[in-house]
Amino acid sequence: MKIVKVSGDVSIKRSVDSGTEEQREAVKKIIADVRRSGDAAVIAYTEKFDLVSLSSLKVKRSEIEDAYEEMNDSLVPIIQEAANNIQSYHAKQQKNSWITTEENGTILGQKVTPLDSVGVYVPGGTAAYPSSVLMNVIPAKVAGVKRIVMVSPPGEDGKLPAGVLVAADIAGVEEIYKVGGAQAIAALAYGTEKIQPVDKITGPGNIYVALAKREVFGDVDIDMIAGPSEITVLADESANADEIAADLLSQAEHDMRASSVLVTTSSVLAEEVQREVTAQLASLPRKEIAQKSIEDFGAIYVASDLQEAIEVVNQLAPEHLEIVTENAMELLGQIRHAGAIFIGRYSSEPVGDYFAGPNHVLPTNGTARFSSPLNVEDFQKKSSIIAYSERALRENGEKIAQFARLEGLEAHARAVETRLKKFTK
Ligand code: HSO
Ligand code: ZN
Repeated sequence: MKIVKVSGDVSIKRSVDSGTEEQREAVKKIIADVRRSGDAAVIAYTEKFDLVSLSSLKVKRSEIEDAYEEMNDSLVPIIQEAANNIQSYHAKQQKNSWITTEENGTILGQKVTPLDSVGVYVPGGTAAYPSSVLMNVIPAKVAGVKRIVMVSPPGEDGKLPAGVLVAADIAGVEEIYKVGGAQAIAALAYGTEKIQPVDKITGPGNIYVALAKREVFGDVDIDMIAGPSEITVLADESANADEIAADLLSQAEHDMRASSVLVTTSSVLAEEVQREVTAQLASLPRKEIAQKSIEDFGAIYVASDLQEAIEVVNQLAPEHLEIVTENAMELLGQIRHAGAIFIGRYSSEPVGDYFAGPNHVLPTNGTARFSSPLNVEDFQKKSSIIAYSERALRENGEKIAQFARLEGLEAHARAVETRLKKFTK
């Protein structure tokens, strides 16, 4: 892991995969095929890409029961407890509809309505994270979404991972389909004979899924297109190098394109962490992934003082920020851009990835400058409410008509004046 002295603006290397022309064309063809041939196309693509031929895509209750059987008993209550924490955290985000009244009889308001239906994509392989099932489904539940559909590519045995099924069941998903890739996104967006379409699609996926989400956006809503995981640790000489190194590796193991960065005021800590990362890497099962990520996207920045270090953090706008300094809490006010802020040495990032309650779907790639963690409002929409009384229209009608004529919109002006004329003086 290279050590760099901060001088001037700092930018880190991040990986943005916008796909090749070939990939984009392939995705367009899959979407067109699913729109034309529905389930037949979905089943054919599942055979082609997931190497399994399925007669029914829908997960049966018995498969969920098998998943509970298969899973270590002690894990179920842990997933349940994490789900409870996520539920109570998100419940605090709930926005209510509101109404205001004015003396002249004007009533204005905002009505909050949950989306009717949401589709949650869960990637296949080793990225099929039960924690991400909870993080996507629970805010939608809290928002009041009635129909939540989950899709995920089946393994060659035609099954979904037990952990994913149990998490979905605990989170309250009632409709699960064994379909992945662009074909899953197309089915969710446009519907097939067996899969009713949804209004919004969330959840991470590979490049084909990301491109398909871009493609269907507008016909349905989508969440952000997440990039690889990122962690930035802001630490001073009071931090323990072994803990910092472990946290950096915890995100490096996600993806060869993940980025793990330490920003520190201590060159002693910088060197210790550098040594620790190498030492700890040796025994990691996902060593190859983590090592490549650290080599290509990892960095240790040494700043001359805390002020400069904070400036670097704000420039990076990381997905996850850990503050491990003597006065960590006091620095919070100066952090302007970060998806999630973990304060103090006991708030290691996995605490938030799995359990504490806040969402782990966070803005990557510097987008924390302008966007927020996945939250309850992402699953709701608002309608404005306007109720004018006779008195309110009497008081304001002429101003409205004048404004309309400023825009050359005579019919607008007359719509208001038709009423004004009827008022007896
Ligand atoms: N750190 C990942 C989330 C995750 N970690 C899932 C473990 N499982 C992106 O925020
Ligand atoms: Zn993680």
